Amino acid sequence: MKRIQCPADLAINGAQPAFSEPLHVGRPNIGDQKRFLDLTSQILDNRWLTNNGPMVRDLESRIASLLGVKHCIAMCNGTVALEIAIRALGLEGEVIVPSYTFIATAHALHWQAITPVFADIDPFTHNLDPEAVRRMITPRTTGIIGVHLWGRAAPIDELQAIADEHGLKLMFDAAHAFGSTYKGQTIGRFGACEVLSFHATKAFNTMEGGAVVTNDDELAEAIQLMRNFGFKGYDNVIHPGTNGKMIEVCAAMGLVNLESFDEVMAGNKRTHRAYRDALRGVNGVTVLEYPENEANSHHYVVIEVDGDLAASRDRIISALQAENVLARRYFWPGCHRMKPYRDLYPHAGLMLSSTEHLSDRVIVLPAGPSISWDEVTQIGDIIRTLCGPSLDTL
Ligand code: T4K
Repeated sequence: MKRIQCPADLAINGAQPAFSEPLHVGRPNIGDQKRFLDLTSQILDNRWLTNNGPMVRDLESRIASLLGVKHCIAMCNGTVALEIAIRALGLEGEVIVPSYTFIATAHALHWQAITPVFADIDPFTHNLDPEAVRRMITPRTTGIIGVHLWGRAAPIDELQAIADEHGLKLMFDAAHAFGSTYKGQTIGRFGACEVLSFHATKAFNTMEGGAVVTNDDELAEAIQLMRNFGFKGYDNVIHPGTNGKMIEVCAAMGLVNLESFDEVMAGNKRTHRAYRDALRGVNGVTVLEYPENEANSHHYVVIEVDGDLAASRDRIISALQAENVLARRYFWPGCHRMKPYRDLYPHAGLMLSSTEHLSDRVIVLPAGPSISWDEVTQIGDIIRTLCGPSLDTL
């Protein structure tokens, strides 16, 4: 392969990197710090730190009304929220999920002795391909978990139709989709329930945190019980349960960050556009676009790198990292190739050609509050130097 001379090579060879401080993917958005500290002192003054405190209840009701759902049950993180939702829905046997997702989607099933069955994705949207889901249904299938990857809604209507046809439960991992819409309606109301993550690296964060949102009263009640060991009042356990509670400090962070979420979304959209401009006409590089007619936090700037390029995906990542641009290979190599699942299903890849193709080509670039327009332009220049201009721009 031809060696490419570019600023990245200089850095690899020991020169100063282009950026003196690392530029991260997933830098937390932090709203009004003073207001957060005020709320934190209120928490300390109240001496009510956890167990369904007033800040958690306030956050839940604000999120429910923002998303237009009846119930929001806040949790300590998105993974536990997934586990509890899966259990409350009574899923068992096999559940169909994408392999092209963060490992927590699969683990939340496996952890509960349920078999995650990986279905392939649509290479254009990166979301579950409904036809691939149909192919994976067996007599043991009890449910489907769609993931709204990168905040773009999964094919909700098609998945619901399949679930109805086969008597399966449908829920969504909406970890990336806070603030997104599907056909103009806010994500949160679809399937039996949807699960949000409010991890520090998400567009909206509570440091650690998550929630199950649903319009189903009975399901909400079961989830509320399960989140708190199954307690109904003092001394009375009426349900199996665990500890999934969100603490007050996390809820305070959420209340503060909700206030600036619109600004975060607008800033992210500008950054996404800046990347699109900076990478226009770069050979073999495509920026993943989000539908213009739907809301999306634009939190993830995802590029796909053509497999035939001299500068392979991994070489571009190494070159960027040498310049202090800490780009990531989300979600490589796909859950089915991670050890716990590779050992269980060594041949899963045969059914996952789009997942394998895509997970070898994606790079997620630093975005969010840490990135300026100039930095985006410089990152674009590094990638352009590595990959060259596309033929149609010459
Ligand atoms: N479903 C899906 C589809 C998900 O993507 C996730 C989580 C879940 C379910 C589970 O939800 P949670 O249980 O996490 O609520 C990160 C996050 O930890 C994880 O929440 C997220 N998805 C996943 C996509 O990304 P890692 O292993 O990549 O994290 P790490 O430590 O490498 O950090 C990522 C970047 O963020 C780094 O560049 C550093 C930066 N960072 C991170 C933290 C925590 C900061 O700048 N400040 C920080 O405080 O998983």
